[in-house]
Amino acid sequence: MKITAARVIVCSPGRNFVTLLIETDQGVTGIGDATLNGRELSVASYLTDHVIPNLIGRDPRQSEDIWQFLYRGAYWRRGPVTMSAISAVDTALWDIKAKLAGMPLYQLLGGKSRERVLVYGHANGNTLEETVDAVGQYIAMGYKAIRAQSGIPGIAKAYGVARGTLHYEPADAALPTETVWDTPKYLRFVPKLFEKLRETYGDEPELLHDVHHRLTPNEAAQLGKSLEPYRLFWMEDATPAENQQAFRLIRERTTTPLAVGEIFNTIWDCKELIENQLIDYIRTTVLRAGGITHLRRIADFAALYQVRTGSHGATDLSPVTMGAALHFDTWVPNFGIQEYMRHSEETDAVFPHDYRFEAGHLYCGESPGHGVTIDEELAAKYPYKPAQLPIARLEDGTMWNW
Ligand code: GCO
Ligand code: MG
Repeated sequence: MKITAARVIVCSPGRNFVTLLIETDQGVTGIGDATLNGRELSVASYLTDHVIPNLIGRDPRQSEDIWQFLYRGAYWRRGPVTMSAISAVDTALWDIKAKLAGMPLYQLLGGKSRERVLVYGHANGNTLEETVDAVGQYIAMGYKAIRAQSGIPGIAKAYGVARGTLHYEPADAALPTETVWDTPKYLRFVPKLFEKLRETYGDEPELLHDVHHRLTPNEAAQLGKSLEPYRLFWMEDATPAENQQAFRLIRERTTTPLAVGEIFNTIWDCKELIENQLIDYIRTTVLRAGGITHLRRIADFAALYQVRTGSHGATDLSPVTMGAALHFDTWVPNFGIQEYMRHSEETDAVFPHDYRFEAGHLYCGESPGHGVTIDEELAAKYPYKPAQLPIARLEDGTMWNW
């Protein structure tokens, strides 16, 4: 069996997506997501100019060898562009493999470990009151777990606040929108929000919060401590994680569970975090960390230390990633939770899929493969539009982490 052709489809049905489609001599095709928010065309070029010529003629069933070839063979290792491209190839190959077997992808991984996948939604508002209402709307939609992000008094354009409740999309302009950051204001405000949320909705809903890399380790420890009474499911990306040991300081000072990893692209980014038990949830995804093949290694390693998965699932990860992630989540023994930000109707129409939401959970489909396809004709109606993520500066102009 041989790969006969592969192509990259760049489209923008509401936001930009990069999709890899692989064709074989047996008529079976597979697709993978290669979207890197704000830097999409770099991965498209990496695939078209450097990866696809190497795929033609190879046996698509040898996904492990192709993974090793792309990882070791480039000489230059790791990084978001390389690893998103490898992810797309790997996801498409697992899609093909499962279609050949006539099975849903989770069966090839080891079958079902659970019937359904717990997801969390993204509730946000401009004020504390609006955010409390938005969390209520998610509870009314059946969500059991909700992450709450709010505008902060005195901070213009805080992280995580969108125009609508359901669809959050930060990459909003061709050149980055400038936002302002003020840590003391944030640290004073957030505990009040979660106090109000517990007061309003009681103990049951799982509540999450994303710090989005904004704090120093000591500030993160302070926040974690002040949130302990409200029993968060997790506090995410509390501090930048290039220095994995930085999490030790946070870990030693708070029992609020810690999650990190949406920007990680290999096991090496989280090795120390996991083996030193500095985190509770690892958030790397199929898309960012080398596809099913590498994510499985990360999850198995994490299981040794009782670290559970919590895959990134924002709107910049296409339905292809969501489909593949749900098969992974259905199998992975140490599953924690799956993020689920809803895509727009335009996006859903371009990527027909068989997963469905019910009562706070997602269910992967039963069709062979990962269950997501692309309508290329429809995709062609939505050409690429340059869009970058915002940046953040302190009030005095200092560049900060967005
Ligand atoms: C999340 C993330 C996203 C990112 C986005 C960047 O937890 O969902 O932090 O909202 O900001 O994926 O492209
Ligand atoms: Mg995040």
